[in-house]
Amino acid sequence: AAGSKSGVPDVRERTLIAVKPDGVQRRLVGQIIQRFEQRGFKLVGLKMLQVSDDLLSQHYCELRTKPFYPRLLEYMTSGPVVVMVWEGHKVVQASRTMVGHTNPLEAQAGTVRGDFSFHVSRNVVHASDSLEGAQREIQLWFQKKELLNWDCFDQILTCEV
Ligand code: IDP
Repeated sequence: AAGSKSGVPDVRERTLIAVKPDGVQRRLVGQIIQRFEQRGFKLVGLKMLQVSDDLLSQHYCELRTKPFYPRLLEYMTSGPVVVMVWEGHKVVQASRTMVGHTNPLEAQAGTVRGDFSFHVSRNVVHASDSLEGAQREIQLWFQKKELLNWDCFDQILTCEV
């Protein structure tokens, strides 16, 4: 399993973040990306797509018996989403904190949901809720070749100019 061995931080941990259709409609994509960049996480995958019912039913398979499930599918297919993979130490847990409570009314100010939304059915963003969930979702949404391993350099100029 992933995680830190002998106290070495696992900087390769990854999570799936999606800006839901309401977030795209409201032009919040940039601000959401900015929060993750600012926090110091590394973007390793990014794309915009119109989601299929098939993908969504796999993504939300645990919720299929919920009364709100049909409305959730309708919402999530109402327009394009922007889906991303972010990498870094404890990124799964950190992202959940940054995104805030599922119900925006319970989400603290300073979180994405607490700052930009007021109803659970339009809560702007998705974040994987566990390491296992993140691995499953990343495989579901992305092909291997769509995820890039790149080195973060502290200095911009590492080649001769
Ligand atoms: P999460 O997105 O915070 O992980 P989940 O319980 O996995 O929360 O629910 C997935 C999504 O389903 C929520 O983000 C929200 O969009 C929607 N949802 C959850 N509960 C309700 C509800 O009671 N009414 C309408 N939509 C809901």
